[in-house]
Amino acid sequence: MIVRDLKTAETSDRRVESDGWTSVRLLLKDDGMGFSFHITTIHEGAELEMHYKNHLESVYCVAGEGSIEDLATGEIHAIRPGVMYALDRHDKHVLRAVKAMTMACVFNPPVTGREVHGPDGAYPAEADAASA
Ligand code: 9YT
Repeated sequence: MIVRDLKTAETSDRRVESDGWTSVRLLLKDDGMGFSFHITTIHEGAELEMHYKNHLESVYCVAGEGSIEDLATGEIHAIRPGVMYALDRHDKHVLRAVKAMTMACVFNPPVTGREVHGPDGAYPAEADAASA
């Protein structure tokens, strides 16, 4: 069994910061679960274009307020606590935070913890210490 506390994880290298977001990776590839699990904060005012070409991602909004735009259709969906979205088609999207949003995120395949977004808004298919 794996038990981890967010408060402890956020003071470790499980906490990753980038432009517009901070993420604490509670489960990573080396935990062997087949998915990774992150608690991500999208900072107030952030507008993030992303395209996870190599991963499926599901996101549940715990707190905050914003929207997600599906760049294939132009559809915009409100994001608020209780709303989940799943990028089941590797959907290219823009996430906007009106108020800072706390999101619980699952990635399949799991991230290793070393990925950074490429210029295409994606994480690489597989990252390791040598390439990330
Ligand atoms: C909500 C969202 O897009 N989360 C992405 C996860 C975060 N960028 C991470 O942990 O890598």
